[in-house]
Amino acid sequence: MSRKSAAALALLALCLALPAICSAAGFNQSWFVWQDPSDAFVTRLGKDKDLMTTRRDTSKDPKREAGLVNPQRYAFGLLQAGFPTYLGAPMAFTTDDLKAGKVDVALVGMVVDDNGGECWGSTCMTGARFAANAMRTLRDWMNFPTQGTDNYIGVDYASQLTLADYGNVGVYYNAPERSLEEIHKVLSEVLDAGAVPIGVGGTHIQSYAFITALAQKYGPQNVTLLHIDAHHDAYLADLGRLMHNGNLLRVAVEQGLVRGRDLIQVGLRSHVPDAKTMAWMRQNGIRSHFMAEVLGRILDELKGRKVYITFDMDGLDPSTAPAVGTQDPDGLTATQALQLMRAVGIQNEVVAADFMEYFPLLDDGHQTTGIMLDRLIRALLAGIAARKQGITDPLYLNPERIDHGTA
Ligand SMILES: [Mn+2]
Repeated sequence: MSRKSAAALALLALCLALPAICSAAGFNQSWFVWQDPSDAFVTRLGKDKDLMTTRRDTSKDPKREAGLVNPQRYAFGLLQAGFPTYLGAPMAFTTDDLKAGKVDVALVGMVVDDNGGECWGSTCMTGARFAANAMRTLRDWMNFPTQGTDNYIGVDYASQLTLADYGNVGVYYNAPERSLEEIHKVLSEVLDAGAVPIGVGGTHIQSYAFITALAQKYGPQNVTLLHIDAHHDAYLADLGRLMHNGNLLRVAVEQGLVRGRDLIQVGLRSHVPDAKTMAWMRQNGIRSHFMAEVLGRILDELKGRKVYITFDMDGLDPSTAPAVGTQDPDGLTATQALQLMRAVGIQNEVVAADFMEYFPLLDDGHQTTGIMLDRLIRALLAGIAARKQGITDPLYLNPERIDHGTA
């Protein structure tokens, strides 16, 4: 064990014994590895370092009661007819709005991106920052804010769940590590309101902030990660940065935030991991499912767990989701992935989810990948709504959808 991870574990033990000490600090500084001042890789920041994430002064805003604000003009409108929000959901601006609105699921736009020159993720390609806004203006004529029926389980998630669009999270220019702290704060606002955050867009590194926010809410090592990806994201190499798209899960395990055996990976393929990384993954008990394995096995392993789903869009086959930074053939089909989302939503308490690495600038005119991302979220919402309704069989099919509705 390295000196750094020994220190992190010592602090973790202290936090578990005396939680007040750590919660008083807002979040546990030791989880944010780049804040070690003795480390050469600490980002140096200018005097206006907080400019991009300082909250706006709202004291002169007209007074209003906390709650959801619906910006839609029409009762049965196409999304583009009002102000664009994801799924046409009403907007929430603060944790009080989420609480007053009794929100079940809050959608959060994630905009941390590679900027091309400064390689932050592994793709060195810019554009994932546009994904969240692209999802709000998806050219999808099947998108009606008032409709959301899942035709496997016959559940209308739009009426069963209270959704909110919680807007995008601010970023620091050229100090991407610090953006994770802001994501952590915004996610904590959602979690404090008792809502499930679903993050959309940006690069996969942001999932580290999901992990820290969940660790703060539920305690470290109390949430199981369902990680869908072509790649293991547990690289042993740091590639000159303390953290990047490819090593965030190894860092999370080393920091004591997630146990290896609570990390369930699905869809692994490509030309990684190498033998050394595979050995590290095995030693840490990581449950890596290569494409060779079936979904039933994964559902069994997830049984009874609190689950955070982190979905790298390249986990899908490129024929299903071409607009990703790192294409790898032989991925999950649309049917497999949608079934997995629905089933996990029914079987498990899903406490957070994110859908990362969608590059709308690379998408075709039909926004094939964007529509796939939308359907993954809808399938998950349907599963969550079905669970709320009392459906327990993860592979449940609605009888009205079988045998011409005569079953
Ligand atoms: Mn990934």
